[in-house]
Amino acid sequence: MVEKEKKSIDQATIEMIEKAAQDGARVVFKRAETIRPCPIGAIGNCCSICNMGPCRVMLPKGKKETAEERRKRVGVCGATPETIAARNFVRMIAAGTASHGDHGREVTNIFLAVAKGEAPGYEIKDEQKLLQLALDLGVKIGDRSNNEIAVDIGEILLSEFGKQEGELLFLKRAPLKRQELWRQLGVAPRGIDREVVEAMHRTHMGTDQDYHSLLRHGVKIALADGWGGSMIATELQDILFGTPSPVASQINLGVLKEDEVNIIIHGHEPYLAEILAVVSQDPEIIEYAKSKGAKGINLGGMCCTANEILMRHGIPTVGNFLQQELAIVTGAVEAIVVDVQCIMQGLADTANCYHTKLITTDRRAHIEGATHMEFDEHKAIESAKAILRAAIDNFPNRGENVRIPDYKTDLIAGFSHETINYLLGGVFRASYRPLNDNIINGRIRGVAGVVGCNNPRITHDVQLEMVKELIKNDVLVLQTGCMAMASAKAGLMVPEAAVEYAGEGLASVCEAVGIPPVLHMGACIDNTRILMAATAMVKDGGLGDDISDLPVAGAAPEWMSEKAIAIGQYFVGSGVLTVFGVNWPTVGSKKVTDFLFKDFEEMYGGMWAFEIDPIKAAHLMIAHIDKKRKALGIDKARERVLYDMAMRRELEAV
Ligand code: BF8
Repeated sequence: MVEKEKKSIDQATIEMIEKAAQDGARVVFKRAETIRPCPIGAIGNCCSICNMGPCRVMLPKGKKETAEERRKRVGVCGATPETIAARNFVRMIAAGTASHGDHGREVTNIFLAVAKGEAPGYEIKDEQKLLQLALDLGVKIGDRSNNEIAVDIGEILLSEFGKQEGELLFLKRAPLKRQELWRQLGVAPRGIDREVVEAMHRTHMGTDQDYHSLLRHGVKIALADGWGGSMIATELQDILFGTPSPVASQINLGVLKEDEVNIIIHGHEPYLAEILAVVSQDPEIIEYAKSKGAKGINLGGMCCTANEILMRHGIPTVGNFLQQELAIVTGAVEAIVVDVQCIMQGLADTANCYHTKLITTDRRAHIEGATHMEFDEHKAIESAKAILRAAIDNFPNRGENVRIPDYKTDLIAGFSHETINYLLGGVFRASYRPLNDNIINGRIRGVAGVVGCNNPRITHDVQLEMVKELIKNDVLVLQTGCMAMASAKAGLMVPEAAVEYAGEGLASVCEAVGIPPVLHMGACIDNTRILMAATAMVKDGGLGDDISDLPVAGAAPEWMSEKAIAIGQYFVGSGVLTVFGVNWPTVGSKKVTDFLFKDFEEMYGGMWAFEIDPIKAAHLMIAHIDKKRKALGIDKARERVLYDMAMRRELEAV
């Protein structure tokens, strides 16, 4: 049962909210108490795209609205609630896709700089993935060096952003049936930027004013995210920084250390974080920290940058989205170093209440009141050292008001799509077949992706109850983003969690393979790993011939970001039921909501759903998984029987 009044279910968070109040720091939880959401904006019915408004279109007064009343419920230009809700929704998808796409573009530029030898400090770490990608893209391998191959790959992928015609290259990775459907419905994206720009044009005053075509374009943009910008980012980051493999670490505010210089790296794009992870081990830098009275340097992550360096280096995670200011409230953080996305401006005010330095590092993300130390990937090591020195110099300024909550949890992360493949099938026959077999025999009921943010409009982390309910019902859960952190803090990401929380079937598989029942697959950008895992399940056979045939479902139960809507839409457009919580942003138009929730299923095989209660939401997903199992004819669990020789002889005799 959700306790609506409780701010968090995480004790470390609760303690720091109390400390913030005592210290007079106004953090997000406090601000959310005083600012209520705009009731018209929350349902998608506020149109602010031109200067004749903003127009607030109210909901119908009674159950039965007369035609005359209906005619009056429009904006100044005559825009209907459908057009307004659809335009707002499409703009959210466009903003999310732009954010992931710009991340992907930045990775590609750095990838090219590394390949050309212009970014010392970085190197290509995953040669196997580089060569696989070269094969996928038709890049000649021969006796060329990795860097030569990488230049070709980088140039091909960079042109995906500005491509004007044709189709994004990674669409070909999807099951054939899905590709055909996209072409048939006219939603196969041409270029990443092109679809975003067209969305801004279509949603400009007086352009596209039919919710059907607006929302169709919404699918097209989102696919340019999942099978475009985000996928490019994940692929190239893996090649540059290493494809994640299982790694042990710890999570929660308790990973901060009383006697060391605490530096938090927060945001999404991991280039600086990667270098900080290395340079913070440099004996010269550690000596410098000691010269200021600290025992060493403690690097921790926040939000998705945390996920990136956790997955690849086992760097501990300090917290998820709603904990960013609370880390400062401990009084023990010398610097919070930020790159892009999900960085609350409130950090600047909170940092002012303590000794913490807020350091912005990206040319695209400045914050008033912060110290800007722009990261230059061409001089990565120097940039990282300068930032570390600034943090170390701040250590002597730490005051007496320090309280680090004594909560941290062990976790295993690093489950890339390739690692799951390997863990299930072994080095020589890496495959998803064992997963498919266990789904077919019913030990695993299905697979769910539970991803996304925190949102102070509901109890922080409470939606991990959904994850518990899913694994209890034998659904293997794949996670990314801040929801992955919620589960990790609750102890769901260690192999022992299978025995404690998972149903018998799922637990038996987890025990046999040695994996947790909840797998951490990385940052939000890495949701493409889930697309690739779903595609691999289709290709391995036995579970239909499209993603929409699989017994799988997705959710972002505490979402807050436009990126979450883009992600949800690309899962829906790829054939997956996707359940969101908190509130639903098109409630103001029943037609638009029905279109997304019902008609989309017929068109795309995947659809949106909304449910606030985590247990009910889990059962919506389970019901969908069971529906798919029935359609596949595997609804009756079929235990696999291991035949001994006597049984085989008996069978042969029959
Ligand atoms: O990209 S889960 S709050 S940190 S948006 Fe942001 Fe949401 Fe966290 Fe990562 Ni994703």
